[in-house]
Amino acid sequence: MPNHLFDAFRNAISAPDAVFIETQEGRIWTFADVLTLSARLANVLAESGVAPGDRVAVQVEKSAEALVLYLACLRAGAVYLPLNTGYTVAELDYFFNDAKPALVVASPQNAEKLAGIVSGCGAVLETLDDAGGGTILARATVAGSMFADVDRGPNDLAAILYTSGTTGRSKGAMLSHDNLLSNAKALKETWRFTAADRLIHALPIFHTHGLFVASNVTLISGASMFLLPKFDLDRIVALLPKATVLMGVPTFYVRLSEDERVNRESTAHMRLFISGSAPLLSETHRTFRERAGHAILERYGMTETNMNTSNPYDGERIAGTVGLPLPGVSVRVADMETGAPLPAGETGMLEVKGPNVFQGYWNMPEKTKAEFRNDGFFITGDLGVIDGRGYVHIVGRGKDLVISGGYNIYPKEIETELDQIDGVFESAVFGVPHKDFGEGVTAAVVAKPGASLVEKDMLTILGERLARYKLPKRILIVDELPRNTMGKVQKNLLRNAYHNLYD
Ligand code: MLC
Ligand code: AMP
Repeated sequence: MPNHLFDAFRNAISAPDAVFIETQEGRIWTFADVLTLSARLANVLAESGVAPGDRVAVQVEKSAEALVLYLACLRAGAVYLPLNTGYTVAELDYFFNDAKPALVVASPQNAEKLAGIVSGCGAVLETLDDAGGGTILARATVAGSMFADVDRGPNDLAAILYTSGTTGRSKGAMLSHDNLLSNAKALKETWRFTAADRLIHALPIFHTHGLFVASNVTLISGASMFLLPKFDLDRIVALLPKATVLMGVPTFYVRLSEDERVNRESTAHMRLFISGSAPLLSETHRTFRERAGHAILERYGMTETNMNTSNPYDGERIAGTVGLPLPGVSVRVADMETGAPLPAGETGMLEVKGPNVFQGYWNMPEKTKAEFRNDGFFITGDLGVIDGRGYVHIVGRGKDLVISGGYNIYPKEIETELDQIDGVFESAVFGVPHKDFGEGVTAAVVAKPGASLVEKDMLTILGERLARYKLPKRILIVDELPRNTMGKVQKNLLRNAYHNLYD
């Protein structure tokens, strides 16, 4: 049996000496380099006792080596488990204990503080930095440069990606080789990727967008990428004349739209600008089009499903819509209560079925069951409507979720931490419009009688427990939270009251 996903990547390589990655420092990685290092790393994984199906948890800075480590995991039959570099020890402790990885790869500067929790969950610790160093690379240099890829079928797991949950507990979405391969193929076809494409890769590689959408689509096309460590306006502007495609979250386009250097001339070599992970405002779509002459192509997906819909490459890219279902993917709108499918034009729950949809949540069969209909459709938690032309419009969220700069933040998780702070009686976390991040995480907090709360101190405490992007941009101290007659906090009233907070 072949290795379902990696074989497809290997087969897309047009020539071993073709370029796959050009780093910010100008280092070139050919496909041959990638095959050799991924073989060496796969040998290290096997020598470390990583067996097929074992999880390899990775929390490292973005680098070409980190991307190759993902490929090495595929080749070794391991389940790749990337983690946001911002996660604190408290957050990681949960992931390690839940996923029980056989191996954890961390940044050298975090090794000491993670040693205890890594050994506590029975894993081996290796390090990798973004400058070509770390224990795993040192071992790779003396490991064999050939590796017989482990057999993996379409349904075998390739990765687990944690998504935050409405209950505050993160859930590990299990993604199979074919979930990833089918989606990469559908996107390649829809977005007309070829080996001639040169992607500007400025997204993090620990989420679906930067890891699977950006990297897998480039790999399956035998194309190449400019790998930036993170979003960097100046560097992106400088690369526009050499690249063909940019993938980003709406914040990328808000920032590019405000830059004088972005114009028809500087973007003439680019064929496609893609946005996703959060709603792209029609205003951003319009401003970018006026400035650069390109209609941003917006698509819609999520960790559990990979990508579901995309505006068309040739047809009309309609601002404010996420386009049409991808080839092989079924999207329907269902009644929120009964689950009965609704006709075009009616708003309800967006539900998805297809080879892209995940295998379930790790260790959570009940949660998995609750999020699928009996006929196999996955309940996304997004509210939408499908228009007469088949375009999907996302009109809201059925889940209590804030999306800030493309990162999902579940209020419940922040509220739980806030409520544990001395002197806090209760809290409510919600999102309000933020020009740069789309939504700004905001908290309203009520003090216990006699207690005095200080915003800065509360942020310091939260900062020790939560990744920085989750921290509220403001914590407002209020006398009481608005409640309905059932006693439920009315976040819509809070959102209205503080609508202009970040203007
Ligand atoms: C950074 N900060 C954020 C933030 N990013 N705060 C809220 N929301 C964010 N997204 C904070 C930092 O902690 C820091 O605060 C301050 O803002 C400045 O940090 P920075 O590092 O200079 O920010 P910047 O590099 O400009 O990052 C912004 C960004 C980045 C939008 C470029 O967040 C980003 O790359 N986002 C992409 C996320 C993504 O890939 N999402 C896809 C998920 S998959 P302090 O206090 O520390 O100074 C998915 C499915 C799908 O959703 O459909 O794709
Ligand atoms: P995540 O759980 O991090 O994978 O985020 C997935 C969620 O991001 C989806 O359920 C949507 O709510 C949101 N999302 C992704 N793409 C878009 C988009 N183009 N427009 C609006 N929301 C989006």
